[in-house]
Amino acid sequence: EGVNVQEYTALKCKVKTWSPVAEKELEGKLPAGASVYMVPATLRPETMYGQSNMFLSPKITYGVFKVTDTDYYFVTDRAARNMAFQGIFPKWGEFSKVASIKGSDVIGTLINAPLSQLGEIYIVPMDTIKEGKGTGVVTSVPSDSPDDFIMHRDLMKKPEFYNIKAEWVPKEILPLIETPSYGKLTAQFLVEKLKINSPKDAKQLAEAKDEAYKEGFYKGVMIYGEFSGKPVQEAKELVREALIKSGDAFAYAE
Ligand code: A2H
Repeated sequence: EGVNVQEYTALKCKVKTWSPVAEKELEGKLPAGASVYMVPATLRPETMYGQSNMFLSPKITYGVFKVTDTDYYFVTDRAARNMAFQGIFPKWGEFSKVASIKGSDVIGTLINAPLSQLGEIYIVPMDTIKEGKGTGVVTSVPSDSPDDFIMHRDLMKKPEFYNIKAEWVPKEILPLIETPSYGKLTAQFLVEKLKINSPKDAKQLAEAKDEAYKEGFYKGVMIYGEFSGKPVQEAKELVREALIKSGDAFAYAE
């Protein structure tokens, strides 16, 4: 894997209401009163104010892993193994899986999203999630991620196709960051500029993603939240530290 280490912020998003299928599958596998957290890995903690949904891949089988008697993390097996060697579970190098569940069965689950303006968000599908990266759980920020924006748009256009309820996908996109070249909704600007029509337009999406990341990081200024007015370069660390301090996130690297 070379020398490049990605420093992610792993966010703890507590499950509030499971989808009926997930509820049934998890029956008897967790102690009464246990909390399960969906744990998306993000490189843009300063955008967490604008979370609108949580993405899971319908095709990936995820695990529920025990952290303490009352707390459990929902991530891929691969991520759990990595976490075991980063001191995230109680015993170094060990992890304990209490359940396996397919992403498709969890769609429609309602979770808490720390820092988000909405407070609670729904889990919806994203086919392009890679099993070999991060935790396999991706939080959607359609204002600043082109991948998230185009998926969000597709879900709004074709809820029946994706087998979701239209009301699970918020209609409004919250502007978080302003940049000189792309305004207040960087992802939308780039998706339109590069004429991206579908989540499958991988090549253009990779270009949009690079461009959005560079412009956002080097020239972006926060226009929402506690650090409004600060450059993204500063706010990124401040938001990350605040989330870790409040217990809503932890550091995860790979
Ligand atoms: B980012 P890198 Cl606002 N499969 O978080 C596909 N994408 C994944 C993933 C997986 N298994 N795990 C994480 N990601 C996404 C926020 C965000 C992100 C914004 C803008 C850009 C952006 C909200 N989604 O990423 O390949 C996660 O989305 C573009 C760099 O490790 C994570 O950060 O560089 C990012 O990709 C990690 O990508």
